[in-house]
Amino acid sequence: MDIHLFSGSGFAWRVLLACAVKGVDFRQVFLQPTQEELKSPAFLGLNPRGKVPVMQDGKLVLAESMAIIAYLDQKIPEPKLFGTTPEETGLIWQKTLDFDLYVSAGWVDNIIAPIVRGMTEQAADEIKQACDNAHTEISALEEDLFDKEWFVGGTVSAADIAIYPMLEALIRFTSKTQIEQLDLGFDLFAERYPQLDAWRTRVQEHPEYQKTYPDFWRELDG
Ligand SMILES: N[C@@H](CCC(=O)N[C@@H](CS)C(=O)NCC(=O)O)C(=O)O
Repeated sequence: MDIHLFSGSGFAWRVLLACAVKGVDFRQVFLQPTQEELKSPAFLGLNPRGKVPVMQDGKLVLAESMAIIAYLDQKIPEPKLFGTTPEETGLIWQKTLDFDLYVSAGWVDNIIAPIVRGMTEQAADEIKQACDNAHTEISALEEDLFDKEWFVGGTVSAADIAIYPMLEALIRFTSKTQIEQLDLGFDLFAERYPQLDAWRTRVQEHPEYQKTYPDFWRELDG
């Protein structure tokens, strides 16, 4: 199974995590995160939207991270990523869609992209506002985890896999020392969000987790 991605893509990381939990072997086909590569005729032939991840399994080509995870869940039935009861399935989809549509929707455009582009001075107010909104949403996630280990059901599910990479990216980019003067409030994540921090550790303890960690980040981490 080939996963087309660029290293550090949160949506692609979801798919790698799902493969890890399912015990599926995957080959990463790396693109550069540039418009030349993502919008090249060859890549647009796989995904007309020119976005990663794209999965190729035999003749099947699939885009959209959650569609790929749903495919994997049907193909390799255990462990189940979309719950074991109708209630769990509904709740997992609700959590995932809510997260994509309402919780994390502006994180890349309004927070991560300006930081990556070195626009923190010009965009300081927008970044701070978006981070305030993010804290409100993340506080709700923290409360949700108050009495449980995973977002839905007794084990890791597609909901956890959907949320985890996006949260990691947000923490990583907002905690850079170059922007500490903005005081975005993510550097002391563990103290502020202990339940979520314990949940992050649970995800990281999966034996295959390291295989999914973005190489590009690892290089920068040193
Ligand atoms: N809804 C899509 C989102 C995919 C997406 O936005 N991918 C980003 C990388 S994290 C991308 O390829 N961006 C490049 C672009 O839009 O040009 C999914 O879940 O897979």
